[in-house]
Amino acid sequence: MIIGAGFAGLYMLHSLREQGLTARVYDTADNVGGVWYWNRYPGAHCDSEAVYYGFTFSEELYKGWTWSKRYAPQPEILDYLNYVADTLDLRKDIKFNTRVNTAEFDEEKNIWRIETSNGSVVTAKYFISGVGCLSSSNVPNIKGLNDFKGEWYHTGRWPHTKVDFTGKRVGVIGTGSSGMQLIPEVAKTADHLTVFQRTPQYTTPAGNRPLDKEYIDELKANVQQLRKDMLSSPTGQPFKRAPLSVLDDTPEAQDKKFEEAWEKGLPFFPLYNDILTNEKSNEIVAEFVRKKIGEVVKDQETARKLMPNYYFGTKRPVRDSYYYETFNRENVSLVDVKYEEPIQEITENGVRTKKGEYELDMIIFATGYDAMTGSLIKFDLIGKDGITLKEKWENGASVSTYLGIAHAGFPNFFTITGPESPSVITNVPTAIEQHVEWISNCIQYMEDNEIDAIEADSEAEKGWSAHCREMAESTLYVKTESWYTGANIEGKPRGFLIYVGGLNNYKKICDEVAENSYKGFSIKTSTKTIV
Ligand code: NA7
Repeated sequence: MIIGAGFAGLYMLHSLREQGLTARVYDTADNVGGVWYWNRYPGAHCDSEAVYYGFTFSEELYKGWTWSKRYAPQPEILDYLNYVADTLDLRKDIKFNTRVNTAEFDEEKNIWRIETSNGSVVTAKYFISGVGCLSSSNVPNIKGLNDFKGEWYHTGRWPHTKVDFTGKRVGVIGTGSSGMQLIPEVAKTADHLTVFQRTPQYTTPAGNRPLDKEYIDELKANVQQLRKDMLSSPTGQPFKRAPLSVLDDTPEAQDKKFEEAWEKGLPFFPLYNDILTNEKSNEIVAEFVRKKIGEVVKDQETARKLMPNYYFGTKRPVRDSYYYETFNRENVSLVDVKYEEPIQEITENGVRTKKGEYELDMIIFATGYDAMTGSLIKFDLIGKDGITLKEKWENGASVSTYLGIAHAGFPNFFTITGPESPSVITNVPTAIEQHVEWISNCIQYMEDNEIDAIEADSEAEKGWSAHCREMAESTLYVKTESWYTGANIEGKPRGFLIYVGGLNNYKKICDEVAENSYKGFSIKTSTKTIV
């Protein structure tokens, strides 16, 4: 039994079926796609390069699909996931329009009993979450939203019908990846666009462009090598970081590299190996981007407000198309709601800040997600002794997992790209492939050895969580408030729930655990418990 019909759920279903098992996916949407089904605001793109943002487990599947652009727009990614579902004939085992309300482990029978929104109760030996890291939308609790007479939307729950901005006064709250992709699109037709910015974000030009046929053909001819390169890289993409500190280069050499990356739309991280670990190196990159903002944005007061003052890349770095340029348009204005005029309430007619009221016909919340844990604690996931995952994690205050895949107290339950795995700081489909294959192998091992239940040990879990925290502490990520740390959600306890040691090293650790007869797990057969 699998929740979620996105990348994770689709591959998990296919993989289990290939093993000869019966599997079902449940999803609340009426079609496949997961986050790419819901997240369909104008301008939505993926910030991983399209040719890497897909499955490589099947050569035929890879070869049968051709991406049009370097960074794929949301409709194309959704088409891709439909292509995957159709090619692998997955739909017949997916129940759409169905929410999992409760899942409870029966310790006597070693099965999961799952209740869904359509009233059905199903049982399964294995229960797998493919809910994703960014699927629980965050609409901030701002006073007065119910009084607003205009239209309002959240980027992560965008309507399936066209939303027309023409001639309207639109307000966008939030300037993360979603806001920065949406804002240039809204500005094209809105009468006026007011951007309410809490924290400015670093973005560098995406340089999005159509892809050459020769380039795609070459990748298709070498899928196996591409797969190997992606799974053996820290980021799940076939890039290597130059073995060089920013400080090893002269300022002229640094500037030349950054200018070239900016002009060609190349990512900054592969240029050096210490941008996320060395404060001085990071500041040099940050200052370069601030200089660029000052050059691109004509009004220097607006440019100043757009300049971030924290470590570059410690909030998810954005790749944009004409974001800063949008602030040179006559119909766009920027409001700093952090330092200058905090939002006080939403009124019938718009948004009231400390300085006054902004009259609006439409408000768009680009305010992100309750990331990493939100979707996992949204429903009643009840393990041994009647404890829910939410209770075990004390509502997020003490999240602890084994490898981000398994959970003490929750036998035969697995999370794909769960908290404390590399997940969102890698190319997610690659991380998903690694997890799905590990889980499939684990299940195969259980079936082959007539194992009834497998459960992470508390000690192994404590050790893994401590290791994750220690790794994170060696980076600059933990020094910035972001959705990575839970700081974007009011009242959410802070914690950096991502393994930062690289997908390659992580895969080695997971493989070693399996090779050592699932070290760190307790295994239960019908006759004995093997620790
Ligand atoms: P993000 O990156 O979490 O961005 C949300 C934005 O909304 C960010 O600028 C927040 O400011 C802002 N925000 C959140 N709550 C409020 C309130 N109450 N008032 C004003 N502004 C607020 O979400 P995205 O959807 O853009 O991207 C999520 C990920 O999806 C992205 O990183 C990619 O991996 C794909 P803050 O920075 O918290 O001060």
